[in-house]
Amino acid sequence: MKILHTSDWHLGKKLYKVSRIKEQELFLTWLSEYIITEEIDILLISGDIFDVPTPPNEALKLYFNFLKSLSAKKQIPIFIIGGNHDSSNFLEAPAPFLELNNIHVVGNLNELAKDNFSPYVHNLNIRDEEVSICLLPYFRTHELFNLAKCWDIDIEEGLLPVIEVALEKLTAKSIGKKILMSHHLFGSYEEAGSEQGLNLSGIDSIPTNILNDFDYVALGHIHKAQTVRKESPIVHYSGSPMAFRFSETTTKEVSVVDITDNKLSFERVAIKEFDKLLRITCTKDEVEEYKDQIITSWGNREDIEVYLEMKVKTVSPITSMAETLRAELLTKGIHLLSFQAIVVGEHEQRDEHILEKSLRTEELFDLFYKKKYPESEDIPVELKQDFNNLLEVVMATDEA
Ligand SMILES: [Mn+2]
Repeated sequence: MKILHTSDWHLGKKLYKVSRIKEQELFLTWLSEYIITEEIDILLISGDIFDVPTPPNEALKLYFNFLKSLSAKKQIPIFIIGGNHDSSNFLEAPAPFLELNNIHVVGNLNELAKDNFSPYVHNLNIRDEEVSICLLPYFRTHELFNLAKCWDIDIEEGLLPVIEVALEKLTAKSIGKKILMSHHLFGSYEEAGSEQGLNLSGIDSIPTNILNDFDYVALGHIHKAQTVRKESPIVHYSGSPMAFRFSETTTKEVSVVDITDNKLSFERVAIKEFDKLLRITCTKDEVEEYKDQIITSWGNREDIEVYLEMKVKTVSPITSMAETLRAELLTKGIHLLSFQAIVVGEHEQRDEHILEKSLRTEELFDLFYKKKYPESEDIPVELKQDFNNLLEVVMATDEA
C-alpha cells in the first residue's frame, strides 16, 4: 500500500503581488499524474491548503478541480486537515459533498470534545494491509482548554497532557499501522522562513516521545522538507511544494509511505520544478554581465516561471535602470519582481555573488561548467553522472 503525504500548498499565495496560480496548477497536475502512475492508494494533505481564511476564487477553483479530476480518474481516499492559515469552518463547509467522493476534511477538534471519533480516525484495509489514518487538525489553545474541561484533565502543569490524552484516544480506536496527520511544531525543526509563527501557550515544540504509539507522523506547517525523527515513529514534514520566498532554495518534495507485509517505510520524492526564484546582489558595473548570464541560463523557458530579485550596489543614485531591465527581461520571460539600489561608499562596493547562494549544488555545477567552457553546449552525461555520484557520497557522509 502506498500513501502520499504533502502539505502547505498555500493556494492563492502571491509573490510580490504576482499570482502563482499557474505554477500551483502545474504542481496539482503533476501530483494527480504521479498518484495515477505510481498507484498511490491514499492521499494525505496536512494543512495550509489555502493561504488565507477566505481564499480568492481562482484558488478555490483550483482546489475543487483537483479533487474532482483526481476522483474522476481514480477514487482513492483523501484526507485533509486544516492548518493555521486555513479557516476551519470554511474548509469543513463542503465536507458533506466531499465525503460522497471518499474525501475527508477536518478543520477543528469540536467533535473530539464530544467524544465523536469518527471524523478523526479512519481504519482502512487496502491491498491486504491495515492502516489507521488519524487526523489532528491545527488546534488553538482554547480548544485544548475545552478538551481539558470535557475530559477532566488537570492542566496545572501545562497543556501537554491534553494532547497526550487526545492521541491516546485516537490510537485506542486504531488498527494496523498508525499514521497521524498534524499541523504543529514537533521536535527540533528548521524553518524555511516563510512560515507564520504558531502560538500554543507555553509549548514551543511538542516533544516527539508522545507520538510513540504511531508509525508515521505526517506533518504540515514547516515549509522545508525534513525528518525530525527517523524511527519509532518516523516524524516527517513534507514541506511546501514550492518556494514562497527568494531565500528558500531547498528541493521541494512529497513523501511516499509504503506498507508491505505490515512493514512501513518511506521515501522522499522530489517534485518537478515549475518555477525558479533567483536572487542577485551585484555592483552597478556587473548588472549587464549578470543580466546576460540569467538570460542565457533561464531565458525563454516554457516549462518554468522565472522570478528575479535584484540588489544593486552603487556609489551614485541609479535612475531608470529598473524599468529598462524589467522590460528587457520580460521579453525573455523573466519576471524582475524586485529591484533595489543600495547606495554605498566607494570602498564598500565589493562584489558579492549572491546568485550562487540561490542555487542548488547541481545547478551551481552547471553554471560553473558553462563559465569554464562557454563554447560547449551541455555537460556531458557521464560527467554529470560522476558529479551526482560524488554528491551522493558527500551527502551520505554528511548525514552520518
Ligand atoms: Mn504553511
